[in-house]
Amino acid sequence: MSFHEQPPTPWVETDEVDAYLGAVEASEEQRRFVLDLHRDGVAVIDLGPEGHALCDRAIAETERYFGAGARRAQDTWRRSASVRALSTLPLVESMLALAYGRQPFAFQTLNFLHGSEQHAHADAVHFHSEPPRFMCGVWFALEDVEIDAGPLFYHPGSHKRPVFGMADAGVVGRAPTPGDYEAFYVPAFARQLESQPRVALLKKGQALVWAANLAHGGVAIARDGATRRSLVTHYYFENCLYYTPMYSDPEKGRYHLRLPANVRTGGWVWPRHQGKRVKLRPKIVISAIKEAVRRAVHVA
Ligand SMILES: O=C(O)CCC(=O)C(=O)O
Repeated sequence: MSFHEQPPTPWVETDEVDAYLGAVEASEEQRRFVLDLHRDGVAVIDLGPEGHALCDRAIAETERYFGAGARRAQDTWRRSASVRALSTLPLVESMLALAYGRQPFAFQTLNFLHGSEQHAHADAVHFHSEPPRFMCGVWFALEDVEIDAGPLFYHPGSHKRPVFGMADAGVVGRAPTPGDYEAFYVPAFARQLESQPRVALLKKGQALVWAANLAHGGVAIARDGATRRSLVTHYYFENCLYYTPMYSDPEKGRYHLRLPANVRTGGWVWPRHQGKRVKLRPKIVISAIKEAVRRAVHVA
């Protein structure tokens, strides 16, 4: 197929990535970004003075959401112009479009004041696409990350492994329930990790992209009260089915479909299969609208 068509697998996840970068005449900086993401499952982008200034504004616009001891604030983009601007920065979107060969769109944001201390997981258990792997996360450092503030950790190269789902974790013969994530997925996922973790000590104004299947989480916080202000934005790519893997069975063609938001437009991106819009149950559309209204008035 032509390197200028939409690929069935993200270019960054294929062995043709070098030939692709040559064909599209990628710059040195673009090559470094895409090849890092190919090899390690993570790659860093320097956001420059514009990004740096947006970090300060994003902190100022979101600080109030942490007053009641909330660990994270979801979808502040609905009320913060700078979170929206960071998540849709042309530099970030153009790097993702190059790496994946399809246009990205941000669909969810999470702000953190402190380290998340999350267990290792891959986003592919929470959000996935058909064709697979058209999803990624971008971690924006809103301030310099200190080693004792519970930095993000990741397992380099783990994105190349098969996607690990709830069935692999031992939930078989029944639909998973929310409690199964902690009880089954977290311990089983940790057991199958191979590479040593690395920590991401990013500087304010840097963004780290991770692949959908990269194992990552948050180190335990070693200094009481240490802040680690950060923004995680999740992206999908155009022209795919979007679904929640935990409640789906793709091998049997059963998808718990999603109607993801589009952070840039404030609307939604309809899931598509082979170029055509798929039918969504009214329940999914109604719950997407309800969620949007809820997040617009209450961020937590
Ligand atoms: O920021 C962190 O510590 C981890 C965030 C994370 O794992 C996620 O948002 O998926």
